[in-house]
Amino acid sequence: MTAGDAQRVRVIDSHTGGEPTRVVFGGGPDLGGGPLAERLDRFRIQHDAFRSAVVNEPRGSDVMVGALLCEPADPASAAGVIFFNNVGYLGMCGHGTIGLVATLSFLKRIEPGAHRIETPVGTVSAVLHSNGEVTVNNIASYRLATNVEVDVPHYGKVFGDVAWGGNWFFLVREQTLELSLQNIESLTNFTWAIRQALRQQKITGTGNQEIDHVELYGPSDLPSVNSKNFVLCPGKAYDRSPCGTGTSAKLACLYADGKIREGEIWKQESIVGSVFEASISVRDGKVYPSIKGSAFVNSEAELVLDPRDPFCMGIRA
Ligand code: PYC
Repeated sequence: MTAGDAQRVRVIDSHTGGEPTRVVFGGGPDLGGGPLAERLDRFRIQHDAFRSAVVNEPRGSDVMVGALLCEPADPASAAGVIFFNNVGYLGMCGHGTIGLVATLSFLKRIEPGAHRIETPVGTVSAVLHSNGEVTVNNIASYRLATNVEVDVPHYGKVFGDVAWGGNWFFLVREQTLELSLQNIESLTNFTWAIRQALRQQKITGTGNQEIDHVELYGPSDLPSVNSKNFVLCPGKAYDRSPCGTGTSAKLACLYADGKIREGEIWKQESIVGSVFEASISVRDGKVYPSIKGSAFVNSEAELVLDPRDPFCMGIRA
């Protein structure tokens, strides 16, 4: 066996407001056809080692989000995609969709305009603007429960909203930690403790789905920006972007509280200072968030999966 026998995987890396997306556009597993939710099941059951190989160390890192580009089930769609991270899979990913659209544009596969993208939790549309910005029109988002009490060891009672924005979020209502990059360790410890407590106290999303993202928010110091957040992702990394699905969940809560109207702009800052511009439209009583941001391609590469390498499929916890 030589390095020439290795599997070669073509990827493009981008970042959206600081949060990386690695789009796999060649050499990935064949998941067959059909709805993306079924293909995600096949990915999880038959090819989970591939997920780890692409995003975990030594090729990736805890913060890397992967995006497997798939043929869409409906030829009218521009693409299908399955997002994944260091510990598993994401239903949808806002920053990742912006990264995917920027990547498809980089590959000259799409032009400015509106494009349908199929994900395991539904089809979203994304508009590539002529200046390179991308607006993602997300799936319907909603608040499942409000002012939920969770008893967090060493911290006490914490209250928050449980909301869906393409992933499940616990949005902490009030907290006193400073939202700054200097405070990442404390923010991570606090949100991780909340995540564990939610699991232990069996506080879940619809259908007992795990709430695997925790969001803190507070005021922003940037002019005309409504809010700053810190979002803990499932594998304990924090989102460098303002989190598209997290901002969607936040908008659903604001709408439920009567604090945002259709078409009103909400600017959401991330913990690293990047900003998404968001708004909602309401159709048939459902809230549909739109998230605008930019992604920049920073690498085009071929991953080499050499079976002689003991860490070929990534370092897994
Ligand atoms: O932008 O939706 C998002 C996201 C989810 C996890 C990381 N980013």
